[in-house]
Amino acid sequence: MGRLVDGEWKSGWEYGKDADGAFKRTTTAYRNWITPDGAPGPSGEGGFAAEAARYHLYVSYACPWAHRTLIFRKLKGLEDLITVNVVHPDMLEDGWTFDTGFAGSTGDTLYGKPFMRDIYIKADSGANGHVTVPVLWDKQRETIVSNESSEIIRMFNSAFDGITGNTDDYWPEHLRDDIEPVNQRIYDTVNNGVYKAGFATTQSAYDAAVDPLFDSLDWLEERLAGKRYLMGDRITEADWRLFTTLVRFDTVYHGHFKCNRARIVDYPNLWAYTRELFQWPGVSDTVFMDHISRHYHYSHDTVNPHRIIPTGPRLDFGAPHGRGHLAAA
Ligand SMILES: N[C@@H](CCC(=O)N[C@@H](CS)C(=O)NCC(=O)O)C(=O)O
Repeated sequence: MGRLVDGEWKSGWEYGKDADGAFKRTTTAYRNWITPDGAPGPSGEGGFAAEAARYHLYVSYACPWAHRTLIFRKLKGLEDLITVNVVHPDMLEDGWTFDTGFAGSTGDTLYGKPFMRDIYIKADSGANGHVTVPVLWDKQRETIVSNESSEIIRMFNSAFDGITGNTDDYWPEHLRDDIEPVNQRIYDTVNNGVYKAGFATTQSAYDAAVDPLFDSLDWLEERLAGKRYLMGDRITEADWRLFTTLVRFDTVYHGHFKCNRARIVDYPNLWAYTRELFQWPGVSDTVFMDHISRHYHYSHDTVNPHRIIPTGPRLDFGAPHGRGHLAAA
């Protein structure tokens, strides 16, 4: 664990927390957008036109935020257009590394660098802040387009449609106003809620995270009783954003992050929904439970000092989900 200060790596920084022992996620630094013609997007600067073979993703298979971008790359048929490198699951005093000593870790095939921080330094020799994944990299301008997953998935949703001909839309205009508050609640209390619970260093910070987390899981369980997907009969980005937390929940968040009031398998609708999304064409290829379990249990030595990787649970994501009847509802 560490961060960059004026381009220099400082290790030993604990996860950001405030005086109450509550986990604070730092804000993201690169907010440019790939657009069909290179016009500027909602933030940042322009000049990042959608082109084949120009962009590259740096991800961790363990990271739920990076996982979103891998899912969208798959769903939108971008695999031949956008190359990927995968970091080693252990994130220790050097942060994310390109060590290839874990199956599936690719190293940095663009520059042969040893550490993820080197990519941030290549983009800006005086870089400051956390070295996070995912990173969407422009091979032409040799810089970071974006390191904000919620925006990368929106670029992938539409920017390359003219090249791929894949017009599947996971952020349809007429549902955007409904998607936003659902995304917000899920982000605050579920996606980030598990981290707030897991990294809390006081009982009150833990309680403040875990109650809203399970309130939201109850709310989602009820919502998914009558709806096949969060927005009804159409799958949207809101579902994929939720999925990356649900698929990790019973393996890491339930035990390692002490989110143990219930498991996802205890919620009939949420568990069936998780299985359906896992079984969506191509999606299971993006789920690497070995990276997930290893990363969390091995990297967070303040939470799990002996770095024992637990053996279970055994989850059958391939079991029939039985949610087809909701389509016609
Ligand atoms: N806002 C970012 C968050 C990404 C993020 O926090 N990634 C974690 C891995 S799960 C990371 O790289 N953490 C390293 C650090 O904070 O130093 C996004 O959604 O893209």
